[in-house]
Amino acid sequence: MADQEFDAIIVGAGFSGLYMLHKLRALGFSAHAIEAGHDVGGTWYWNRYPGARCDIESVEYSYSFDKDLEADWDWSERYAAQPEILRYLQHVAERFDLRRDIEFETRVTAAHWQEDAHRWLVETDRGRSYSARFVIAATGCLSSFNRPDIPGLDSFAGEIYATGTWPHEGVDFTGKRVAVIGTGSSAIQSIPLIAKQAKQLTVFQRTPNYVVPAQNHALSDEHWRDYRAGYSGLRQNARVSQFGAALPLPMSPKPALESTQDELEEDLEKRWAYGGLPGFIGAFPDTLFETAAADLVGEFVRGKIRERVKDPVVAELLCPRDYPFASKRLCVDIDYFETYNRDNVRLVDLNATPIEAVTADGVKTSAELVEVDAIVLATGFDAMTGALTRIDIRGREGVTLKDKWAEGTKTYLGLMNRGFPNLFTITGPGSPSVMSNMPTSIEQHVDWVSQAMVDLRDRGASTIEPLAESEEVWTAHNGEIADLTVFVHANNWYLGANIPGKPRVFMPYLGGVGAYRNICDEVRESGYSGFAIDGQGRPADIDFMDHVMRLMPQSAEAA
Ligand code: NA7
Repeated sequence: MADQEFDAIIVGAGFSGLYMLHKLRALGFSAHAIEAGHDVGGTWYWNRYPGARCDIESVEYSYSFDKDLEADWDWSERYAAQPEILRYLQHVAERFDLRRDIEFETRVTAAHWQEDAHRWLVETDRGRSYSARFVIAATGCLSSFNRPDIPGLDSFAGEIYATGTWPHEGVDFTGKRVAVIGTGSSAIQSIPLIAKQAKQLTVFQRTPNYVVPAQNHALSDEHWRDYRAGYSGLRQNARVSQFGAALPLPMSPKPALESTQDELEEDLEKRWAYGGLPGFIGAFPDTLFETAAADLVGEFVRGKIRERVKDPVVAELLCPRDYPFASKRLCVDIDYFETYNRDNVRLVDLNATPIEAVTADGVKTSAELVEVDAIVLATGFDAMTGALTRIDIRGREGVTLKDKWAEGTKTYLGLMNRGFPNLFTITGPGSPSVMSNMPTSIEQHVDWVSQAMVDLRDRGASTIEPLAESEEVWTAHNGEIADLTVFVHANNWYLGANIPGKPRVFMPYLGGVGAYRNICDEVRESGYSGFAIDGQGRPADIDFMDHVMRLMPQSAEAA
């Protein structure tokens, strides 16, 4: 027997959970959000490491659903830092009076489908339980921290910090010898600031990353006048774009492989000077599909690393080579490479000398013991699935979501799972999610899910769930597109490659944000084809690939 009943339980109060709650309340549903943190913010509540900031421009990395909210909030920098994004989300919570329906400092431990009642029974670590018609997992794609399995880590006598769960009071590294393990986006953002404080910083690198400059700057009144004048156009472009953000510089009309060296360099220098990730991901029509084309951009970036890092041996170690440009998450930096020119910073190449253990005194590689006072784990996340599989989610016949995904994720549209009626996943595996500007994708998912709930209510129906066949078709389509791209040629977390034993399935949908939106809209307009409503449904008669090809760069067709 549950303590309380709601139409919907929302798990998480970050960007997704806040908008979901606001939307459901406005539509007349009773909704209750449950959040592990003390306050709202999700990713931006937990990831407080020095230098944490978004790497999509803030004017786009923000909600678009409310014009007054948009008009009232001026970002101070091109890429806002974590404290400002957190303040924004707190402001949203206040503005829409959301906190009264959020239960903080509480983790959802289980959600079990009750077949007789057609409801979910949701349990929490505080002992309270809830019955709800719908459960909406707004749990985030990068929220389950990956603590590496390094022998002896627990025996370290100094302090251990993790970028994904940074102390709220901050950390002062002044006078300390610090180790950073990992060189992904979080490390690339934090290393320059840690290096300025620490007495000595040693960076332990397993894989170097492709990095482009942020070219961050303050946003002046003039910038804001320009943004305001074109804001709605910018948002509209983002919604129909490939990656959920407007391309600041248009894609070169000529494929990289057909460009001369001079043309390539001229184009890439412009993008370098402008800065930011979208300009590079969308630089040429062939770079995401042809390894040889990606290598041309990769060589340009390696040239920049060699210019920025004074010691040629260190520069070579920092040059990524073993995977195509952008096939691991492209990173954006502020002074990352220049940090290696400092006397107090040292790079350890784990390919030459792997970590054997952590001892009480420091990090022991096959060559030496590096004595440190503090270790920073910048070792990433159990991406896309970790936050869901750590909850005991059981659908029909007691099958767990973890078991269902044991051989790899299988969803319909990344929104729902066969056997788990009325459980929606916001930016779930199989949707554009981490391959897009998250707020754009979150808004599209929340709008679609809430509309589906309204449609069910209007029909007097109680359940919605994908057909088994829809999952097969969608998952195959997802894989077919991924196989056209360079993303499958790297050991990246999109494929689960960073977590030992995780099945390798390319999880984010690469068909593009615009095409995906059109597909979801067609699914709804066709009466939720591919879904069963109250047990009745028909297969989706939708040509997914046709939607994709209509909006994709030409070279995808050739790939
Ligand atoms: P990432 O991008 O997953 O980076 C994690 C880093 O940690 C990466 O360099 C890993 O090397 C390294 N790593 C992981 N485990 C180990 C062990 N055991 N030993 C040594 N090095 C290790 O996570 P981030 O937090 O930086 O960024 C996540 C996303 O957040 C980012 O893409 C943005 O979307 C925001 P590897 O590459 O696996 O060899």
